[in-house]
Amino acid sequence: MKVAVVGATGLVGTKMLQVLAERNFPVTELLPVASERSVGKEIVFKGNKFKVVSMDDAIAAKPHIAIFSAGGNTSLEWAPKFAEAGITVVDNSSAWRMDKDKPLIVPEINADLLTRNDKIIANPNCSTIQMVVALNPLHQKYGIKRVVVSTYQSVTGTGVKAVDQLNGERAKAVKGETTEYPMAYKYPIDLNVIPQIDVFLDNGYTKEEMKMVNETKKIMRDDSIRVTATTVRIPVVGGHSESVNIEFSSDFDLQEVRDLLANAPGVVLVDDTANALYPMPKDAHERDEVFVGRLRRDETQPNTLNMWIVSDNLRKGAATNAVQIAEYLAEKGLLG
Ligand code: 2RA
Repeated sequence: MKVAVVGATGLVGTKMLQVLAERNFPVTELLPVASERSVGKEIVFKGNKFKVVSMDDAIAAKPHIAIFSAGGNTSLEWAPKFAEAGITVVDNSSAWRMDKDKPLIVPEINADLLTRNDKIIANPNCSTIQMVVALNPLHQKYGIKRVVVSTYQSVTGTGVKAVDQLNGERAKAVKGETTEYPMAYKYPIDLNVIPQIDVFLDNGYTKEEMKMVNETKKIMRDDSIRVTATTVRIPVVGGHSESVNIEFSSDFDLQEVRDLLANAPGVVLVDDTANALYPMPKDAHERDEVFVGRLRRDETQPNTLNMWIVSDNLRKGAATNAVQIAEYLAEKGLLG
């Protein structure tokens, strides 16, 4: 299969290539696409070298699928051009997610929506993906009324500049290094917590918070689910963590919740408080699953559960989810 990876040199693009290789996606020809200044450079995929090509050359080569991770504006401009040429696009930006004609897919939940006619398919936001993978099996059983979520998000969600800021601040504090580093955030991130991810909207929430609200309803195909979110950046690189409070329509049995999660696709239950075992980004790093733990009843109101969800945001939150969509399309013969 001919595969284009648009934004191949970024943090997510690099992870896309790694995940495509690891999962043995049947790539017969790779077309890495990056900004004009990178055209002609070589990248290595499965031990072979591939030259970075331009957008126009990638379209002319007619790949079966193009996985985009190049930001919203690039996607708004170029995804339709790929689609018009008959190339299926899986897009990791927020550009198409809430477009009612574009599917927003987490394969464990709603891949059944996909048809051969879907030429632009949206990959959800990282913090949404890991939450819905854990919520969906519980929603099927007990019906979710309301979710209150607070996130603890890795700097890798911002990109390489933020990782450099964190490492630069740390090197300065620990080793007294004086090397310059970029500021991805307005404030220091090391030894700090920043309660802002993305820009503020008129309602006082950030764009990241409203992504969690709106994308959850779309993916779970239920507008009645009420979600309220506070999204926070922390000085961590391994993955995003989420504290989630869920009110159900009906009562639940805690052991049954454990069983549902332990058997849910893509979920790993790590919930053994007697041995201090719970999910942490250090353990989720470089793993494809969503880890869930700290399951307990909210004792302040009926039918309500507290849980803790952790996942590697560059993998299940971005690259792995996109590659799983590609795998589903390939398996069902929905490409080309
Ligand atoms: C973040 N959700 O962590 C974003 C990345 N898509 O900033």
